[in-house]
Amino acid sequence: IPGVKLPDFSQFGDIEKESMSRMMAVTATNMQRSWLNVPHVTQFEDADITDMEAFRKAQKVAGEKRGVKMTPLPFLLKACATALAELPQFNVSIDMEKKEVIRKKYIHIGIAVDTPHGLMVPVIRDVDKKGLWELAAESAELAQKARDKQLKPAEMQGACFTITSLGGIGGTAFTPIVNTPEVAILGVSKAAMKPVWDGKEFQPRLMLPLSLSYDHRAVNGADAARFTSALAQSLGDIRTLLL
Ligand code: CAO
Repeated sequence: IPGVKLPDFSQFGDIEKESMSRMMAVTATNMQRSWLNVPHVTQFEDADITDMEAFRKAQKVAGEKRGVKMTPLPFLLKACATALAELPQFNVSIDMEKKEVIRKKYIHIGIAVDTPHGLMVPVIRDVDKKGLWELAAESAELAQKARDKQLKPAEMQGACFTITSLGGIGGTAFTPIVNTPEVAILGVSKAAMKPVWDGKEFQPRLMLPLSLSYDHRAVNGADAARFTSALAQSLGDIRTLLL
């Protein structure tokens, strides 16, 4: 691809130069590799999390006793694990040289963590086999380790899928870049109260915006719509996560 030729910016005003950190350089290369290799499409969906939020908030005292904060993230992890099990075409990697699809029989999910030194993606293993408290404790511990630069290489490897949640910060939607060789990534934006028509009148419901980017070589659009619908269904009625 044609490179970007930089002008001498100092002709326009004062500047200063700083070397990239190793992490910034690695992240930049990975992002570009994924962007250039993967034909991206993003599917959007809103999940009604009114009841989920009521349940989550009701766990506040239990969380204080356990020393663990229950955020929406463990619910998202569990909903994604269920959707990956229901739609295994998302739990693959593709080898274009050998023209092979590699199907994974495990469900490990990466979580994007914003740290002062850059983006890190620790991995929670066997999400399908863990409960919400375990996922809450493990994700908080891994996020803290990421911020403290204490993650071991093995703790950043082996993900089948990634969740990137900007919901604690803001925004209504975004188009995340697939963390290749995974074939899909879920972006989560900030939940907001919205009027939802129930057939007779508008009801105030708490809606969570979901943005699923996927590799269109591995996954087709109908399956992506099925995946986001499955997520909206599980988050809309978390009892279904027990089934
Ligand atoms: N909508 C509304 N509020 C949300 C929310 C959502 N989707 N998700 C989280 N929140 C709330 C939490 O409930 C919490 O509120 P209270 O303090 O009132 O309980 C607050 O936002 C902060 O949550 P948190 O960010 O500490 O916890 P989390 O489990 O939601 O997220 C983590 C953890 C690691 C994902 C997050 O800290 C983080 O780093 N996010 C950024 C990820 C990122 O950079 N992605 C971009 C990658 S591509 O460049």
